[in-house]
Amino acid sequence: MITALGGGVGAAKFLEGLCSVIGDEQLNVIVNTGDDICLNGLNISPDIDTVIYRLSGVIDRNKGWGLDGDTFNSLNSLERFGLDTWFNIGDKDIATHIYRTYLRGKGHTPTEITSKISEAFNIPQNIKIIPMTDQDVETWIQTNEGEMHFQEYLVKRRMVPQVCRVTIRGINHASPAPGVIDLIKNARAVIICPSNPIISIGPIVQVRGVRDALKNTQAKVVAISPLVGGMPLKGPADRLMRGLGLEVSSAQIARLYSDFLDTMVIDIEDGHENQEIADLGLKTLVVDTVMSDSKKAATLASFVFELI
Ligand code: FO1
Repeated sequence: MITALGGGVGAAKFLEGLCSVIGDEQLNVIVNTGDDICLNGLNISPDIDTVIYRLSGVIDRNKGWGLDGDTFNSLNSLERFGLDTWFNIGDKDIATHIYRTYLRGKGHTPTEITSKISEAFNIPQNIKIIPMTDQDVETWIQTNEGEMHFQEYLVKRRMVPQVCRVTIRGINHASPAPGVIDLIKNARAVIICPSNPIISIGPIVQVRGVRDALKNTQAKVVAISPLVGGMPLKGPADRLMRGLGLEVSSAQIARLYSDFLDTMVIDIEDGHENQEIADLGLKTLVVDTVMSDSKKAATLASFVFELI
């Protein structure tokens, strides 16, 4: 049994590769829910949906999120009512958010809802997708232009405001979703996906008990850096790290994880950081981590699979 921790686009790509190499071994994916947002009355869980859509083969591969071939007529029609339309929810994608919101209204937990959505998208039986917590958690970014929800910073403001602080609202009251701690403790390996260390992996390891479970598990804990040549291929990891006064490097990410990590996988372009990471007492693997297509994602996953 393997347990993975991850966020959205990068994690989903890697997990698609991993699924192609693990055979029928059980894979649990504990997903960040800090990116969740309630918009126009709909409960949206972008990272959960990105992982489900990718693993069921219906993802929009160009964008890395949303459904393939989706259209945006309902979103455009919302403009008439003066509702928020900056978050691009497609006509097919909206059905997932209506279903999630409907089930939330009936009292189902995010864990139950994620399981139902996974089933509806025919996620294989050996793959279990679980939100990190059933409590509502939201990532907010303090910037030079005021505080805003992470999605507002990323999508509406296109990462322009300068980051000063990151707050995971609700994290102090967040208990791990059912099974999360045991799935970390009892796994033979834990994989930290190539996700943003601040707003994707950060919230998961801040859920009560998760960091201790990672420290105490007998499992080999392996992380893949999301940086290539000291930069994220997509998203705001560099802006967030810099805003928090952190160096933007895979070695810095290794330092953030060093209390629970065994091995750090870094890109060839960052091979010069090898020694710095080894000096933290960690093993390293230097490979090509760029997942430009599903074949390359499978190759990276097979390196990690060999390692564990
Ligand atoms: N990302 C964007 O850059 N622009 C969007 O309009 C957008 C809409 C969206 C709708 C549903 C969904 O599940 C994801 C969506 N994303 C969008 C992706 C999302 O903002 C990010 O991938 C993650 O939250 C970052 O991990």
